[in-house]
Formats: sequence, C-alpha cells, structure tokens
Amino acid sequence: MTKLVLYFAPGASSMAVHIALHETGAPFETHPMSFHAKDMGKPEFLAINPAGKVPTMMVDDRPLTEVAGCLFYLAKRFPEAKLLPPVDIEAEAQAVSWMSFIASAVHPARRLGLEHVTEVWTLANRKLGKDGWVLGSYSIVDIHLFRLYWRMVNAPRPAPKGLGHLDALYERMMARPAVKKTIEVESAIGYELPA
Ligand SMILES: N[C@@H](CCC(=O)N[C@@H](CS)C(=O)NCC(=O)O)C(=O)O
Repeated sequence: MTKLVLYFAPGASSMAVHIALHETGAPFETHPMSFHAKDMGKPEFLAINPAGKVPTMMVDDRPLTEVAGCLFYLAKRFPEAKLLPPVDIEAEAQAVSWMSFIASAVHPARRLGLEHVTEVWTLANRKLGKDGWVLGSYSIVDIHLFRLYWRMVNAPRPAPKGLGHLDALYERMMARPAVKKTIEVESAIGYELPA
C-alpha cells in the first residue's frame, strides 16, 4: 500500500490536502510544521521541498507539492472517494482550470489589499454562480476554494461582503465530517497564521 505523509501547518494551504486525505478514508501520517519555529526554512525540510512550503505530501518517500497537485493525486488515486466526476475529460479540465485560477489569482490576493481581495472574490462568486458545488458534484475544487474562503472569513482583517454563493459553499463544507475532523485536529495543535 502507498505510504502517505502530509507535512502541514494548522490552517495553512495544507489544510485543503488534510481535508482531502480525511475524505479518502485512507491511512496517512502527519508531520505538523510550525511557522513560529520557522520549520519550513529548515535544511531538512528544504531538502524535501526546496520551495519551503506546505503542503508537501510524501508519496512513498517521493515529495509531491502544491495544493492542486496533491488534491489531483488523491482524487485519482482514490476514485471511490468521488472527489472528481468519474471519467469526464471536460470536468477534469474544468478542475484544472479552477485550481489554476485559485492558485494564481485567489491565493495571492490577500496580500494585495481589500480592494483587490474584493475584486477577486467577487469574480470567484460570479464564476461559481449558483448555490452548489463548483463542478456540479462535490470535488477537490470545492476543497481548494473553501480553504481560502475559510481563511479569509476567519481572519481578523476586513473581508468583502455579499458573496452569497461562496457563503453557501462554506456552510455546506463546514457540515462535512472530513472538514470537521481536520479543523478539530489542526485547532488542537494551534493556529500560528500571519494576521
Ligand atoms: N502555491 C502553493 C502555496 C503554498 C503556500 O503558500 N504555503 C505557505 C503556507 S499557506 C507556506 O508554506 N509558507 C511558508 C512560510 O511562510 O514559511 C500551493 O498551492 O501549495
């Protein structure tokens, strides 16, 4: 059986992969990392992921990085978890399209101020366009999008309002056992997220 080890920091981007691992029901090990202890910059971690970032997921001792890459691997490796629509090239392409948008536009937005954050999240809300799952059925895209939305709405800084489709997605995600379990485990370790 494939051995999976997730390097994660509570509440960080790695939370998305942590949720997906819980969704699969597959056994995995975790390696908590600390921002305060600067774990991501330590030589032993940089030897695994030269970018010094979480998530980093070891797949039988081979490092896999980037939220989108890790999520895609888990969805394809554990098809019974139904984290992607089955055998649908166009839906898979939509997943890649959405996760590229999330990683390149949504993730960096919070560093660029409220006006930019509002613009990007308003676009995401409009792209979502309905109170449902992004691809029509629950998928890794919902997990990826949720983690960033969760981070924004739970941060102390002001957040854009009027994002009804995303609020509905957030509520549905928060009801999922895999999300509850991940938050339980990560909050028990403690969040060290930058403000
Ligand atoms: N593009 C990466 C971004 C990952 C990322 O930015 N991770 C942050 C935490 S959210 C990190 O590990 N930062 C290391 C540090 O600040 O030392 C992905 O999608 O996985």
